[in-house]
Amino acid sequence: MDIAAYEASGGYLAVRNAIRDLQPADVQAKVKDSNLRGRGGAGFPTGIKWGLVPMGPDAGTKYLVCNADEMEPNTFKDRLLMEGVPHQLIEGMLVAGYAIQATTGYIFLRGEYVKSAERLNAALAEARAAGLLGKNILGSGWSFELSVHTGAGRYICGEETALINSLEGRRANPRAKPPFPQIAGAWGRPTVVNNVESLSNLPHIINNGAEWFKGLSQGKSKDGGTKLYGCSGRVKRGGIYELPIGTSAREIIEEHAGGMRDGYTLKCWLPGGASTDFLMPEHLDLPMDFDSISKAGSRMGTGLIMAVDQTANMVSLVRNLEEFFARESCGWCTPCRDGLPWSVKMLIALEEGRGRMEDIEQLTKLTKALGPGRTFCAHAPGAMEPLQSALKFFRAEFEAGVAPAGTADADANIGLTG
Ligand code: L3W
Repeated sequence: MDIAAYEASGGYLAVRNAIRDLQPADVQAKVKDSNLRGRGGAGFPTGIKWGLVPMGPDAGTKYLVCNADEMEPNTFKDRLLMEGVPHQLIEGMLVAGYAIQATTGYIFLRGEYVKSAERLNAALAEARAAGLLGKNILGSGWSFELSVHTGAGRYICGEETALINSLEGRRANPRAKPPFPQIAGAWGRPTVVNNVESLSNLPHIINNGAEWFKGLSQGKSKDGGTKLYGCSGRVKRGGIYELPIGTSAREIIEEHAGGMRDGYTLKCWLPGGASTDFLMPEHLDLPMDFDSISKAGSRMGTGLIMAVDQTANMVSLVRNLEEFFARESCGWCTPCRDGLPWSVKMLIALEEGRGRMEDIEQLTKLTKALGPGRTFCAHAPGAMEPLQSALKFFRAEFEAGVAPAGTADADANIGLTG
């Protein structure tokens, strides 16, 4: 959608009105009141995140970064937003940039998203020509430069502090937090990192108000707004669907995705990307929101469901996911760097029927050793979520991969370096 079509549908009114009529603190208050929670996977409240940024005339250089490094397996909602309505994201960044009085913005874009880069750069040129970017925007005295920075296709760059290191030209290792980027981020300056979908909601919150946004959930959740949900797997209509936040997984899978294809039944499902715990068919009526899915022992994550059918072998499926996580580890923390490849070795052995009971015990121990609090970032703990839940719900499938007693395989020790 070009700038003429975007403006014809009310585009850029939110930022024009905000700059003319609202103080940055008013914009922050509206977003806080809307209950918008970050759509990148963690669900941290956007207004609270902004509220940590130092404000005032002496606050100096501040950065706003859009996290567009979408690489969570099964997840492609941000790509559709950037390819389809790039001006909506740019306007969202103008709203956010004004609210925190940022001086410079970056869209940190996954390198493989070539079409998104083309469309965003074309839209940025149009916005700049219209006086919406650059110095003294719309005569407000506020100046804001915005550009696209393409990454090189590493999952870890989606972690906000690794992203910041990469933006600075460093190796993409996550940083220890605190300090959070809102206090000390890019080049040591206050930096807000928000996801594409979170930012794309902002023009609508400014135009229609916090109460309207909260009402979009239609009482299905105390969180505000709609959510881009998705579904993949052997369903009839895989895709992305914008629905009230808190819509049940059953409605997403059975109505919007058209249900399982003929001959297939639902065995289990991942709520949002690969770094979440499997849930079972009995969990289908839960509202798909951050708190409800967490209470059930998983996380909503990105909200793009992977529907797993009865033909799937859980050891193979988890092995596939862990290979991805092992490859994408930045290698900084020992448990992550060494533990993930080790889990892959044991999973391959079990998949090929040459595993040992000790491997299942060792995999279970790894889910703790690589769990929360053992590493600098959420990469390894996220990787352990599908493994620990597969071991919980489908242990018999792992035991089926144990070699019979007395065979050479049963005696082989798959050590860390074996
Ligand atoms: C100030 C505090 N700020 C948290 C902020 C923090 C960040 C946001 C979320 O991982 C998950 C991960 C992936 N004071 C704060 C604070 N913040 N506490 O809130 O932080 P956190 O630590 O909860 O999560 P995280 O480390 O950012 C995000 C998972 O999302 N994930 C991955 C998604 C990938 C994509 C993609 O490819 N596009 O979305 C999916 O589930 O595994 O667990 O801004 O600064 N006390």
